Amino acid sequence: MKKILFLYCFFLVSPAFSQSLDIFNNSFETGDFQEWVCYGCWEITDFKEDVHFGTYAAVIDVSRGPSNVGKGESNAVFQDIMHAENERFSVRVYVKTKDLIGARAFLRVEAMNEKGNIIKIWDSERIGGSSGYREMAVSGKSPMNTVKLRVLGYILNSGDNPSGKAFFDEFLSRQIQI
Ligand SMILES: [Ca+2]
Repeated sequence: MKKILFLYCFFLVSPAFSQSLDIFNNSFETGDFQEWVCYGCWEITDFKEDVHFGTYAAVIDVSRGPSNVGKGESNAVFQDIMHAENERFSVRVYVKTKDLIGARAFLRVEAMNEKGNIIKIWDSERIGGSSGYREMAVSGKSPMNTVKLRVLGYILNSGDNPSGKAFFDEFLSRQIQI
């Protein structure tokens, strides 16, 4: 009887049903960038202090040079996930920076249409300098004609000679049904 009551309460207080969207190798635990695309000189680290969850995390040293992603000089690691139009979602990742100067690290999500054009962009807060791992998140509703979301760990250069490192670990995405 207690079990039945508990389940009843759970559904009563739960405001939304969340369904997990798949980000493969979301915590880089394959020890490589399987399922991911990298712009810039990304590496996998297993240095315990630089990992948020598990054994591995993604790291970039921005002084080794930017890649051009879109208009800005930027570095990114990203993965595309299937997502329908007019659906609510949330994405989060843990981000850490070490002496990151002349650049900012953040989470970006782009909604893309069938042609691969970006039709909407969401950015989290941006961090630089030195910061321990912190959670960054964005949430929103995909616009009409969305067929997929591109989830990016993003480094945007704000100075001419950026230096330092940024780390990303444990991406998670959910579809939210109200
Ligand atoms: Ca990990």
